[in-house]
Amino acid sequence: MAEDYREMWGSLGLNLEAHEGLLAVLSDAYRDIYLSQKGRPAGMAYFDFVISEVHGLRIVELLKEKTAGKLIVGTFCIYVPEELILAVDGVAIGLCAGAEVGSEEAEKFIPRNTCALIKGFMGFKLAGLCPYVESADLIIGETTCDGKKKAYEIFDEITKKVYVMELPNKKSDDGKRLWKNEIRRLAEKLTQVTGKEITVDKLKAASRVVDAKRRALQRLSDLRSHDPAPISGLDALLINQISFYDDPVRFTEKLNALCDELDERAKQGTGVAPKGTPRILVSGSPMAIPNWKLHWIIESSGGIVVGEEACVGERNFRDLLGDFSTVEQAMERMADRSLGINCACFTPNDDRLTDIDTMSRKLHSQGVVHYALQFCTPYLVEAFRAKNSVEAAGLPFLRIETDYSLEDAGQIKTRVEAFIEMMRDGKKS
Ligand code: BJ8
Repeated sequence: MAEDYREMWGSLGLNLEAHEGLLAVLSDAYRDIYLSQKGRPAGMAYFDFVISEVHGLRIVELLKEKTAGKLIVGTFCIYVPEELILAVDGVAIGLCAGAEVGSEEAEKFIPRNTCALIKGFMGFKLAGLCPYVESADLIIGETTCDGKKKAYEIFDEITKKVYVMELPNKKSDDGKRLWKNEIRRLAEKLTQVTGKEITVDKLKAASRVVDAKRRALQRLSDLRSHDPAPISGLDALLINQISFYDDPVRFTEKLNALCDELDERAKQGTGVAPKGTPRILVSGSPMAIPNWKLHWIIESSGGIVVGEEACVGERNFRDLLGDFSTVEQAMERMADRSLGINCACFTPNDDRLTDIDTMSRKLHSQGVVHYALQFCTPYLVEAFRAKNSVEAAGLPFLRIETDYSLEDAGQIKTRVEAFIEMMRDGKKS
């Protein structure tokens, strides 16, 4: 961090010693995993800067916005419509955590066999490590998997800030009605907390910002279809992770500038790995900052990740909100758009299999690595059908079940190396 933020972190109630330890570990990991990559685009300098200030300058900005009367809203799931938060002049921040620090603290409240993502966000708060949770005025949870919905009950006891949206399990007409009502209920809650009315003009302005961000992310995704790949999977993952934290207008501008550079690279045939490097699609549970483990293993084993069929990835930006002319229509569009996201918490979820296939074709992927966090039942179970579907399409499939620790990194690397070798030989499994 360029400046001394200790006073700010202290005022937010962080555990200063533990927090400094965390930042030191993160900065070493970032240097080893990110800054050591060869041939990175110059436009990544901005995203390196964002990471270096993720607990510093960005928190200063949020606190300034808060002082100016803006509502800081933390979320955990891409079903929560960002447009509504922006329509009340709020700031939306993703709160998922991708490191295992604080897990011991979390295990005093929730079972050991809970997924790392839940233990991560609980642990970061309990260990006094998360300036985002401390800055948030409101935290929006959702009834997706059992682990999350039960953890939110405890998280609310701890933070007194949690509001939960009820997400249906099925995308039936009744499910859609329920979800649309939940979007209305959230709009009322946001209006009640801020005293600001949600008008169609406010929603249009919010939608312009969020759809522009989605378009820039779509552009990045499309550029990854080139061979050689103009950007590494690690860098693309980082950009997707940052999209949940950064100011959306600035993020979009910087990402579009990077995409201009990647366009040039693609025209000139410049890549971060040689043409013909085995191309892998990753599919499954979300990867929050600083969870870079799987991409790092794949790309240090001779493969390149060309896409993520995941919430930190394609599911977050594939569909735009588009046009509407009334508040009611906007709510309808929000419900439709979000129900187009194919999360394993839904049943049935056949469309996710189609998404994997569509992405594989678009990105010319030659194999799928299925990633599920340990104890994440929805994605672990869905791996079975994903495997059958991917193999029926003629591509090899590798199933990885892991958590945030690096203890199994060596073992996963051995399996990934064998998988990439098999892809080179053109075998199926
Ligand atoms: S739309 S994937 S962001 S719910 S990893 S906590 S599912 S046990 S995060 Fe998710 Fe929304 Fe779905 Fe996406 Fe539970 Fe699994 Fe843990 Fe998970």
